[in-house]
Amino acid sequence: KGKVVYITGASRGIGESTVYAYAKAGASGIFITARSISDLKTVAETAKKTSSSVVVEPYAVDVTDDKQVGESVKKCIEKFGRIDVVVANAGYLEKWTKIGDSDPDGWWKSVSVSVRGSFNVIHHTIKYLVETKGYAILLSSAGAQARYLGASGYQSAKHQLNRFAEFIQVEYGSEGVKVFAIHPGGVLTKLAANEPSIVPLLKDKVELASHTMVRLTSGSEDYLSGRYVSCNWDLDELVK
Ligand code: NJP
Repeated sequence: KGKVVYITGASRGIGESTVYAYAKAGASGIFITARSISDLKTVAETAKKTSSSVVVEPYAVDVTDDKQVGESVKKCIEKFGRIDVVVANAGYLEKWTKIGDSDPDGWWKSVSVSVRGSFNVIHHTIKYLVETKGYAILLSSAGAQARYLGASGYQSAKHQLNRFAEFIQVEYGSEGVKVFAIHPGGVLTKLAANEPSIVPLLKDKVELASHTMVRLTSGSEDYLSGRYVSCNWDLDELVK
């Protein structure tokens, strides 16, 4: 209760759901970012209906741009004075193709949004998390441990993100920062829909997918009490 949360990729999907979960869990301030300011404003309106006491501040940021991320953190501090929880959630999944057929820009975008974006966010927020002994939450993926044919950029990036999360723990855990790498399974969002062959499989599994979403949102409340939450399940079943 009463925490200030900074979250990226908050305009839709898992990030949007996480905003509502924090509002419901009693956060006092939520600083929400993504590139689309109009979508963020809609999310802010909806979050305020979830909790009348929460203040939600939308701010347009491209996480791959260090300067923009730095500016956004400055604005968040000006608005709320502190940060208790950072959720580095923004992600991008390239079109699923084998390496030789990949569009290099799409491949590097997966890596950049995940790795560069999360570095930028943690780089600028970590001193505030040290002050509050707060929570650094990185959205990794069940795919980080997998090798599904066609998503080499995304999965390699998530693998690196896991190691990055370990480094945050190594460097700042002793100063009280709690670090989480969340590994969702398949959740039917725009990101997952980028791979047409997966969509029907996810639709068949809507119950399972929404179950993961439920676990993740209840997980967000758990983050506030410091319990580790894993949203792992076996994607093999979905991509066979
Ligand atoms: O994705 P999606 P999810 N700078 O596409 C934002 C991981 N995950 O909710 O900028 C700033 O619905 C974008 O907003 P906008 C996944 O890897 C998912 O599924 O306005 N923001 C939007 O708000 C990711 O890390 C599944 O376009 C940028 C958000 O990011 C996280 O969960 C499975 C941006 C993406 O929303 C959320 O994914 C798994 C940028 N450059 C892990 N680029 C799954 N869905 O099945 C994008 O294991 N955004």
